[in-house]
Parts: sequence; structure tokens; C-alpha cells
Amino acid sequence: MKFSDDFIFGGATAAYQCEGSTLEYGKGKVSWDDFLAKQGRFKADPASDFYHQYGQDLKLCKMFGINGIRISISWARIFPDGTGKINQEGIDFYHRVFQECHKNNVEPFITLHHFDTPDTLYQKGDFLNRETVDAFVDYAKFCFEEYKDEVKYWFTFNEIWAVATNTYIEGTFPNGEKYNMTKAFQIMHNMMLAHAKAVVAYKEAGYKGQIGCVQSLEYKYPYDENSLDDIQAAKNEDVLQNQFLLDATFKGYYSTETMEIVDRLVAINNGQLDLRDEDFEVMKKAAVLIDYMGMNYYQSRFIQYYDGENDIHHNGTGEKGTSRFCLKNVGRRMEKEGIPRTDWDWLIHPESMFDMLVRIRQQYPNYKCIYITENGMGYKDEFVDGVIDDAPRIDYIKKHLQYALKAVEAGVNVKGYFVWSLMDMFSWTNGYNKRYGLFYVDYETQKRYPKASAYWYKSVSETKEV
Ligand code: BGP
Repeated sequence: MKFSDDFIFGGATAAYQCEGSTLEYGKGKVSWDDFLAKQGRFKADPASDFYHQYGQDLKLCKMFGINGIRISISWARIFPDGTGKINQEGIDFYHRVFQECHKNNVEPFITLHHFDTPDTLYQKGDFLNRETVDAFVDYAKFCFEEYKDEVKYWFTFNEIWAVATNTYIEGTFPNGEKYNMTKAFQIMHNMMLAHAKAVVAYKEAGYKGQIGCVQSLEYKYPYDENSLDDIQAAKNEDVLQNQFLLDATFKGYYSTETMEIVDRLVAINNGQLDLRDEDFEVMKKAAVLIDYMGMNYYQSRFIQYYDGENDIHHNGTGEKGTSRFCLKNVGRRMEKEGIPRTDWDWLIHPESMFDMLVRIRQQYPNYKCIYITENGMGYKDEFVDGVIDDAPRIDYIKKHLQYALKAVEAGVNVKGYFVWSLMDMFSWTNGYNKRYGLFYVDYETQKRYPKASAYWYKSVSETKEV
């Protein structure tokens, strides 16, 4: 079986990770700028300098059969303070980028928010503050109208779970709070509310394009499938990362099963959630109106029962075997024999992507369509005289594409796949030694070099076979 002729073989990017020029051309500060400066490990300038290099990146897309690109708009380039005064230079920049996409027959899929809340709003509580919800909707409406002739595919948010866990559980995103389950759930809810309001606004205005959001999912298996405790631990983590957001996306409310676990986890934290009836009204509307969901999929987890103290260590250096994720009353993530890992301890388990796709179709039969909006492998690429032989990455992508195709065979409507990432770029908590690109970036010269994976991806895009 082959992929259909209109299948998107894409590459994914995100503004803050590739644009560089983080405080130039009228752009306002975002939550990351001071946070990274304080850490002093690395910064997002010039990254892959997409601000100036997008012409060559899009040319490479065309040459290598990449017919779709995920790009995010930097909110603070349009509204430097999040609301109010606009920055014309920023607005014009994205017009130029989108026009260049179309010139090269590369369909732009645009994300409105990819982890980079404008600092002014971030300082007021980010999406925990409902003012940010309203500001986001205004920004979204502005973009819908401004770019209506160039953009037909929108995503409201990238990876709401990643925002929640990295900000409030793992503490690796600004400003690094740990083990606060209540804030994690609350920010997910508020962001899904903002998503829903933006979707309803888009559809009510009658634009011709399509809209959805991007969720990051990981299949959670019990470490010991015969242990009831492990089964419950896996369910806890599943609700925390997957089911809470999938319910919000496709139902517009949280099921009783979901809320039982959410309430328990929040109560243990002595917390309380602010979930209002009027939120669910708009979320239910959006659940019917969305055209697709973007699924970022990298790995699965094996979860064991755990009642010890919270203990999380993020492997942000590529020193294999240094990760720990033990969450009190939720579970502990385990390695599993026979399942390989990357140097950053990400499990390579492609069949779990199939399991997740099939699960969505079964559990949320109204889902319409799925784009795999990110999948790829962080790897310490070696550059030898301009040649980058990234065979492990090819193997990773190939197997995931095979399982995507298997899911299509099983009746799941998957319409596209975007490799994370199009070219090497800045990685939020890992810096620059974790490369993902199809194209190697020499950060000194900003020259791009196609890796072996880029040539291989081109042949897949041409033959539609994998
Ligand atoms: C996703 C994000 C991307 C990207 C990717 C790889 O969570 O949407 O922005 O960074 O993961 O993650 P990392 O860079 O941490 O390896």
C-alpha cells in the first residue's frame, strides 16, 4: 500500500527555535529570553536564522519533495506586548514567508502559539490568567484576517501538555516550577478554552481554510501488564498527558472517567480547578467545528506504580541513562527491555504510534482527520566533509511512516506527516547538540547540507512508498 497522492510529506519548524533575530525588527520579548539568559547555557540567537534564510529553506523543500511546512508565527513579532500596538515589520515578514512557500509549492501549516508567550502576558500569569486567553483570541483573529489569502491550514496551539508539564511539573520551561499538578491542569484547560474560542471565531467569520490544534501524545503502557497497580499508574499518566486534552479537543468536556483521576490528583495537591459552565459551551462548539488534530508523536512510556517522593530529572545533555520521572501518586516511567532509546532517553517504539492512532479513532469517532505534525529523532549528527550519514534517523522515520500507513490501512484518516525538524535548530532545553533536521545547519555560516535522511525522504515523497 502507498500513501495517497495528496498526502503531505512535510517538515516542521517553530518560530523561536529557528528564526533568530529574537529581539530585532520590532519583536517584543517572550517568556524565554530572560529565562535562557539567566541560565546562561545557550540562547536562541541566531539559531538557524530562518528570518533571513527562509528563501533557501523553502527552495530546499521544493528540491527534496517536501510539499508542506509547519511554521509558527511569533505572537510578539506581531504584537510586541501581546496586545495593542502592532509591529508592521513583523506582519510583513510573515507575508513574505507565506508567499515564498506558495512560490515553491510548499503548503504552509501555521501554528499561532509554539511555546512563546509574549513576556508582558507571561509576567501576568501566562494562560493561568484569563486575560491571556482573550489576548490570544484577539491575536488569532488578527492573523486569520491578515493572512486569509495565504494560509489555509491553521493550528491554534502547539503541545499544550508540553507547556503544562515543562512549566509546572518538570520545571524545565520558564519559570521552572515543579510538581504543581493543579496549575498543570488549569493551564491546559485555559489553553483549550483559548483554542476553542479561536476556532469558533474562525468558523463564524466564514473563512475558507481549516483549523485545529496540535497535541503531543505518548501511549502509556503498564510496565507489568498483569499488575493492577501498574495498569492504574499507566491510566493516571494517560489522563494527565493524553485523555484530558483529547476529551477537550474532541468532546469539549471531560468525561467522568477523566475527571475522577483529575479530581484525585488535584485534591492530593490541595488544589482546586476553575472550570466554568460557559467554558464548556464554547469548547463543545469547537469540538464539532475543528477540521483536524495535529499529533506530535515521539515515544511511548512504560509506567510502574509509585508511591515514593516526587523525583524528576530531565536529561537535557544527551548523557544516556540520566533521566528520572517519578511522580507521586501517578507513577514511575521505566525503561523496557528490548526497546531502544536515544541518547536523551526517548524510547524508540514506532508501533505505539499505531496504537495511539487507532485509539483516537475508536475513542473519539468524530475526530475527522489527523496530521502527524511532528515526529523525528534527536541525534548527535557527525559532519564529515559535508556528508551526514544519519542512518538511525532514517530508520526511525521509516518505521514511524510504516506504522502511519498501517494505521491508514486500519481506517484512520491520516493526511500528512511532518518530520521534526526541517533543518537543525535550537532545542528548548537541550540547546544545539541535539539535532533533528533533514538539513544540517552549520551555525557559523548558516549553510545548509542535506543529510542522508533528506535524500531518503525525497524518494519516499516521490514514490509514496515506504
Ligand atoms: C516538541 C516541540 C518542538 C521540539 C520537539 C523536540 O515537543 O513541539 O518544539 O522541540 O518536541 O523536542 P526537544 O527539542 O526537546 O528534543
